[in-house]
Amino acid sequence: HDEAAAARAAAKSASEGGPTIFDKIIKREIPATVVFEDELCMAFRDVNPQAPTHLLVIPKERGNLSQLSKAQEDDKSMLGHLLYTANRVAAQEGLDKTGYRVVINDGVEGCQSVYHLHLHVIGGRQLTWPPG
Ligand code: D5M
Repeated sequence: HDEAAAARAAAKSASEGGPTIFDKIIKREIPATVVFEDELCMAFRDVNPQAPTHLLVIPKERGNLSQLSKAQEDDKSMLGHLLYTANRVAAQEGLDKTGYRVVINDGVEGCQSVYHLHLHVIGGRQLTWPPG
């Protein structure tokens, strides 16, 4: 499982902190297809879509939210805002009529690859369960 080992190694090094590729997207230093933005968060299309619609919703200020498992009591309102926004952008894509999925990958076994909290909003086809 070379691929799994490589993914684990990349996740481990990324989790050691520092800016991520998402900071560059927030600062408009690299292009992204932004579909929603407010003062707290941003939603853009995933570069490696797993379904016809695949968006990422992220806080503009990462703070300690490199991953969900680092969340503190005072992150609760941001977490609520991100989840509420996930539904808004899903509706914007027409997915409120069909159903969709929201996913947060956390840490190594969760297969997280970018250590800036992000909600995946996935839909536009029949999804299956369980995930891999
Ligand atoms: O998901 C991280 C996600 O971030 C993964 O689905 C690819 C996506 N990604 C990585 N770089 C970019 C850029 N530059 N634009 C858009 N999307 C990007 P995880 O849950 O950490 O595995």
